[in-house]
Amino acid sequence: MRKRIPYLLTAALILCARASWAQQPVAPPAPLLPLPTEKQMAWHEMEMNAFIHFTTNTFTGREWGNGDESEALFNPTALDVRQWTKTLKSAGFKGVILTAKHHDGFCLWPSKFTDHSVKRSPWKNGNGDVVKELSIACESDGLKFGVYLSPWDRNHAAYGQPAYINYYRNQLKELFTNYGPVFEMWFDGANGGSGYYGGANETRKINGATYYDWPTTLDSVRNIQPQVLFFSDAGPDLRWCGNENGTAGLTNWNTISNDTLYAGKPRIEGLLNTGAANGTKWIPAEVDVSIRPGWFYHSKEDTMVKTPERLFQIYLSSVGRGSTLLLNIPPDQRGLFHEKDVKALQGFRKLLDTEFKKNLAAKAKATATSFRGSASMFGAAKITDGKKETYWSTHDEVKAATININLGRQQQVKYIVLQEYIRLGQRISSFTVDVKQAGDWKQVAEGTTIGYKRIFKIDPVTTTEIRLNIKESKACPLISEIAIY
Ligand code: FUL
Repeated sequence: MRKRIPYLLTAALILCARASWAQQPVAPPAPLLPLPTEKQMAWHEMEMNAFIHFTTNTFTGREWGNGDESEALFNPTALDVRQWTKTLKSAGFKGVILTAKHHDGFCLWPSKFTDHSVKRSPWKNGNGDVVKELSIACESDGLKFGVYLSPWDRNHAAYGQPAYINYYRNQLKELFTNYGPVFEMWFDGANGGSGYYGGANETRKINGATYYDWPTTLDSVRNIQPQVLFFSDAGPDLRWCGNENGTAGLTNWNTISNDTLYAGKPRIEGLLNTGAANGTKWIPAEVDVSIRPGWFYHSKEDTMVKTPERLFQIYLSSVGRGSTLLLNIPPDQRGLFHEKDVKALQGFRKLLDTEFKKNLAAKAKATATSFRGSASMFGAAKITDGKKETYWSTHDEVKAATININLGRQQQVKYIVLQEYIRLGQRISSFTVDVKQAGDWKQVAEGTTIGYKRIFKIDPVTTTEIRLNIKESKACPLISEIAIY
């Protein structure tokens, strides 16, 4: 005879089964390709890096040296790289990129492949090495170290011929073997033209698309340091934002199709600025801009150092548009950041600290019109938990949604900071932000892309509720954080 399961036991089993079904983990959204690599993600999270332009130009007053400058010109009287790194660290920068060699060809390290370097300069009787000093200082002060090695070399006799490519590769090998980890390698777009060229004093034209054979060069560097990120107009890891005035695109896709792009290619600025929604590669835009009109120090520009307010605006139009800022601070003829530049950086830091002092969303209640799986997995609370690895999302077919942030009481709001969870691809292409006032919603911001970070500065309003309306997204949207100040 079959044993009969008592009725109560059956009911209990059914309830348990249902409860565990409700708790079944729901799969995270499928990645939307292309995706950032781990090293690109780390770069996004750095947000602010510094650029340092230093060479004989610092002593001649030029921006582009001709290549015939005497090494004797390079003679900083009080060079102190720790002054640079300490200033940068306390201003909030995470990495530093140094012009190891600019277009004039003078090397800030004693390269064994040329005499046109610090070894022939009076500085430290020719025994100095700025690259080494800076890489050590960066390590001591917890900054990542990067190098700029200009492909165009107006000093080298063989520039324009195959022999120069060997020289250039040898120098890369030297830098990547003897100077510790390099997080970013910067290739600028300036290519060929007039110069000294070992005394030839002529104009040399090269074909920017083929002369350098970049794939081979980059592979040889990757073999030594696979973690390095390559910047050039068109990547392969980071792209130029298309201007030198500190503005990323209001629409800023991290994706672009780079097959037909190369460093120095004319008239691609617009595309580099906005990226392309259907781009096939993850190549985010970097915003390089100088604290002064020029890239190198010139005393006549001491009165033209950007103010803290201007630097803060640049922060909003670079980091605040989903890019990383690369701010140039050129050392002066002493080999120090000038007092005016230091003061501007300190003022900038102060502004960042006061403007983003207290995140009002940290204690707010977040709700959403829809979420994926159970609330504990992809619910709206993930948006205000302060954790970059958690996010809110919807089910696959839901591509529009509204997230509501209730501050609990009237608060003055000046900034709204949105962050997409880009590890699974950049998705959102249209959104608005509203605040509630006297029972009605009032739109205060609208945009296309969000990306790693989007910051809106709005006319200050007093409100209890803010909402983000995601109107269009390439796939189900993913928001990692919303902060309100
Ligand atoms: C450009 C160069 O020509 C400028 O001198 C500067 O180095 C800037 C960052 O990149 O391509």
